[in-house]
Amino acid sequence: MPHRDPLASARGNRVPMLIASLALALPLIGATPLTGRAAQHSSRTGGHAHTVIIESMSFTPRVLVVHRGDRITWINKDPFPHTVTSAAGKFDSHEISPDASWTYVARKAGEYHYVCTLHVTMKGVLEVR
Ligand SMILES: [Cu+2]
Repeated sequence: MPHRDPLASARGNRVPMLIASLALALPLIGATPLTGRAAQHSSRTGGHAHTVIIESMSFTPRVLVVHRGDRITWINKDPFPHTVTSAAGKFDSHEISPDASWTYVARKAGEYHYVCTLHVTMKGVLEVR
């Protein structure tokens, strides 16, 4: 009886070949420029950070598009408090003091309209993809 099974040996050799192929392919994927659509797609898994400035009684940008897992920080640059409050009750910062900030992690896709409950004219939209 032969000591080595030729079929098992052939199968065994395929695995290192597959790993070698993957190792060659991975740097190519990693080298894709993070611009335009590519950058937007990468943020789906990246947990990117975004900032909304609250100043002069308005949210800037008023409409922000993010991806699930992204963090959004609202910074209050006015000398009085504001809130970031989902109109549908999905999130609420409560009062953000002057020079303070509030961070929210977007977990679920959707279009979230929000307001400042202290100043009804202040409105913004967080679109989560
Ligand atoms: Cu306000």
